Amino acid sequence: MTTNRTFTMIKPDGVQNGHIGAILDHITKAGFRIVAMKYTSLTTTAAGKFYEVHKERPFYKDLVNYMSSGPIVAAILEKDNAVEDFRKIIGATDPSKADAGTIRALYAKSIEANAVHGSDSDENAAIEGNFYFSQLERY
Ligand code: IDP
Ligand code: MG
Repeated sequence: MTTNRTFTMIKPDGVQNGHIGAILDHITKAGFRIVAMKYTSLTTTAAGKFYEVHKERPFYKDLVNYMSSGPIVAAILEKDNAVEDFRKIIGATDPSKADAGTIRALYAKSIEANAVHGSDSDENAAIEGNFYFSQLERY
């Protein structure tokens, strides 16, 4: 199944460092429409569940603690080829390896505190969107 939606979070470092406005501006200027958006935070339990696919990785515990350390902005975005195009504008996981001009190159602090999340597949975009927005048919 293909879809034209992806899911993002502005992570705690992006919020903490005052980059919400700049990041949303970057996203909308790149042609994404914001379908749903929420300023919220994750408990450690919720963060653990969101990142469950990474539970065997050495950074999992730190990641869960980090992702529940402060407010985040969760959003569903729409655009043709949304998942792939969004991964292009956020750049590589490690900001020191991200292409110039990408969101992570511009705003991220480290491989962990890397400013934004972006879904890696249409299937995960739907799962992750549903994690935050339970009444998706409304959007
Ligand atoms: P992605 O966010 O670019 O898709 P993933 O490999 O899915 O990267 O990892 C999920 C998140 O886990 C990353 O965005 C980052 O916050 C964190 N992470 C990934 N690799 C490392 C690492 O080697 N050390 C610490 N944190 C990491
Ligand atoms: Mg990922």
